[in-house]
Amino acid sequence: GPAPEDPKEVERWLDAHKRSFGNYIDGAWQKPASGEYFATNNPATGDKIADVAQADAADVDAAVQAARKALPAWQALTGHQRARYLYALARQVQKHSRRLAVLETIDNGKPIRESRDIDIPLVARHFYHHAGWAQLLESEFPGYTACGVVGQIIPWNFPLLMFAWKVAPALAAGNTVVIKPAEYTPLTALALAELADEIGLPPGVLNVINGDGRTGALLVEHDDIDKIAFTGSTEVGRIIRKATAGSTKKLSLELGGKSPFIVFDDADMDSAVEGLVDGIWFNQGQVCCAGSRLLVQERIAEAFYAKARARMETLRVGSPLDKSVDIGAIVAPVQLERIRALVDQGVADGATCWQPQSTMPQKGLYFPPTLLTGVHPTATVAQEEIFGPVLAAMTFRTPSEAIELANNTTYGLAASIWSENINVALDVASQVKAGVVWVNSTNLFDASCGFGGYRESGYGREGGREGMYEYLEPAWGHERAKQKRP
Ligand code: TXE
Repeated sequence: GPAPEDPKEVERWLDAHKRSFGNYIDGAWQKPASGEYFATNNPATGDKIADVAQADAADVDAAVQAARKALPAWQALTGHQRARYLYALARQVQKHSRRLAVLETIDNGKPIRESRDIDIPLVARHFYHHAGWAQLLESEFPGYTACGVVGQIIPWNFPLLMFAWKVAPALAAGNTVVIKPAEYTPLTALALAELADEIGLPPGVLNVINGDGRTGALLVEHDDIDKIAFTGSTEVGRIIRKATAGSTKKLSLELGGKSPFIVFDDADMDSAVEGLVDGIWFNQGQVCCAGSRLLVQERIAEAFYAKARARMETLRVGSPLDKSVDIGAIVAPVQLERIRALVDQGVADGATCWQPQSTMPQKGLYFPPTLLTGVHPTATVAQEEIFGPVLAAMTFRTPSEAIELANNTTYGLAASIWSENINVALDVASQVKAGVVWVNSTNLFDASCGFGGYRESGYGREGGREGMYEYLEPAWGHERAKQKRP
């Protein structure tokens, strides 16, 4: 067959849909009530890929009603029966993995190597894992029942993977779903809705509505929803928290981060540099748990920066469909501008900016890998999520200083610690406020492992047993919570 990066199969799929997508409601493609559409573009070329429906209140309501109608029959299935659907979906993802990977890369700008080898395989793994939980539901969660109708809002940095993180546990637990993908990257979610249709998932169990923040807000405010799950910016997380306060909706939030990447003077420096490549330059740094603050022990700082700079020179920035490319395109012009502005601010605040000499593509939304050294711990670039391939570096002398610096933000999502002394590593790990701490490694994910944050990084966990509880209620309490207030 064609090489994995051959986009022809995707072009055929887009053409079959006439490059125009409605909302997937009650098992059918439905045109938006308002007739309003928006374009989703390829960030590498600027070309429009397709038009997508902007759902308004009537569409959101239709989707929620479809999910409500489908709930009793879906909940009445045994876990084992629901597992069959999830296994079938996982197999569909594997069968169509090449098309999904190319579609993801075209819509988002991430390197094909990442979508093909990381995103899509993890999507399949997530559905398989949660099929397992569905099968074990009665024995592992006795006395628990589904929350009901779940509204889910996801970001654009891992479009299909975040879809899987949300949908798989929700369906496994017996909920029905209305999900809104991010407006920059709606296409793989729509492709997956189609695959769900093909395996015969009952209508209304999974509804996909499109649109920007206005649609998201309508979903959050709809009063026939039992739970909202959100991944995105801390700012919107705050809005959602306020909007749901006083309602009976259960809520989980996975928000931003400014995760420390701590390198002690006894670390294996070459491994730590490779860790950095993964920690901050993977997915153009558009990763919630990106190791975006480099904390290096003073004695080795200059040597470590030199190694990092040498490695940066070898990173290839370019067309995301090119298999040899390490850094693809930034998702949208506004994100690129945001990255530029923050780097300028960092330099204005006194940091030294390092960027490789390699050539950049002339067209498309690209930003080079960037290292800012001499960053002051209180500077904007040390405190604010940049969500780009930008590393803010500072130094420390002692482990306690490292811990203090590591915890010196409002976030608490992840941390990565590099040392050959396991006592130091584990001691520091236990004192860093983060939902996940990696030692001599970074960005390790598994469907069986709860992921989530503390503080302004949100609350709730996704994955594994902990993740299942986000979509379950004690059966007795659930009956009471369902009784609406007068
Ligand atoms: O995020 P938004 P944006 C951070 C990152 C990035 C910044 C801005 O720092 O630079 O946020 O990105 C929907 N009610 N992260 O503006 O707006 C929106 O349509 C309900 C980190 O794209 O939070 C999309 O589906 N929903 C993050 C989703 O929220 C609303 C990943 C996320 O978009 C809404 C993304 C509203 N009022 C950005 N407004 C992470 N933690 O990984 C928007 N949305």
